[in-house]
Amino acid sequence: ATLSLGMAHAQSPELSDPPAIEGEVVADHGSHTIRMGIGLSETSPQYISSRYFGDILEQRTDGRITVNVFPNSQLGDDVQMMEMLQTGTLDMTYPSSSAATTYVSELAAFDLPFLLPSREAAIAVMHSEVAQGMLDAFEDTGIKALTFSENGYRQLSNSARPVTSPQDVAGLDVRGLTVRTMENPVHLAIWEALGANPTPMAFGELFSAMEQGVVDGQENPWSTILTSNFNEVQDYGTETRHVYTPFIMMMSERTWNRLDPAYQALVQEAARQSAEYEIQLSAEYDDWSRSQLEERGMQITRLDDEQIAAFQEAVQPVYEEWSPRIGEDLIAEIQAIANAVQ
Ligand code: TF8
Repeated sequence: ATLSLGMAHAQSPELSDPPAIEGEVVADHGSHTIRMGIGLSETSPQYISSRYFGDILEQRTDGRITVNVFPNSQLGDDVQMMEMLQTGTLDMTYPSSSAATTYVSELAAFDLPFLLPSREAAIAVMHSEVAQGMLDAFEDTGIKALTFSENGYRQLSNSARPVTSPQDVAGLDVRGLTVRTMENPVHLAIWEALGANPTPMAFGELFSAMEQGVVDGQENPWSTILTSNFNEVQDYGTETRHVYTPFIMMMSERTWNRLDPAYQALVQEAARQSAEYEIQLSAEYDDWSRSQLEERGMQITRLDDEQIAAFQEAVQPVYEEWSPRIGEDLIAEIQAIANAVQ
């Protein structure tokens, strides 16, 4: 239900209630407190579904497993928190797949621009054997990857000017936009191809970087732009949908190995259930967030097919450079899964 906290704007759209928690209580295999750090805020689908994950574990162990979720990058950014998982100083985190390509290079397939034409296609890919293979490939990294879920279609925002074309990004008689990207080489290549000055930076530093004018813009799903209040420092948005990025829910292998197999199975099941819920919340948030941003004064440009085609054409060099490195076969497999959906 919509929360009214006495603010000028609704905190969230009409959100589905979490699915009822079903299943037997798992036999007593000891008590565990799990600390989970995430990048996004308490209003995000990522946070809400992580709390649901905790609720499932708590209920199905009679309170023997509890999960404490720390939002807003307060324990570190995606890269740092994955390193903390490796050393065992943090139990769980929930980064963008783009931040994890240093562990599993195949994940970079998701970073290719305009690869996944629809959410349905993206979901089919995330549920596929190919995607499971990517999660399995974390073996030996010190990280147990549990499930994919949705970060979503990324959209451009900036504080300088309305953007309807790659030329607007590059600037003709003005300088190109300085756009913060995730710490990922494919994203760097995308924004270079579009004529921007890409600046990789941790998400937690982004708001103040935009506020201080260190960068002009950034790109993230509408829900993230809204739940991170980026509209306070960004006047313009463009519905580019240039990349669909997933999240990956993951656990320190050290923590995983301390859990009884019955608890491990439960953690895996709860991760999948919470991911389904996250994907649903994310969809409910997406359109709503765009209209909320408009209501809060952001000028949002929707692009027609021809305008999108101009962006697609401009980023072709990214495919030429990266397809061979990511793997032509892998990309073809993903495209086949996506095409089968329509
Ligand atoms: C980014 C990602 C992030 C997430 C989260 C903050 O732009 O899209 O929103 O990975 O950890 O860095």
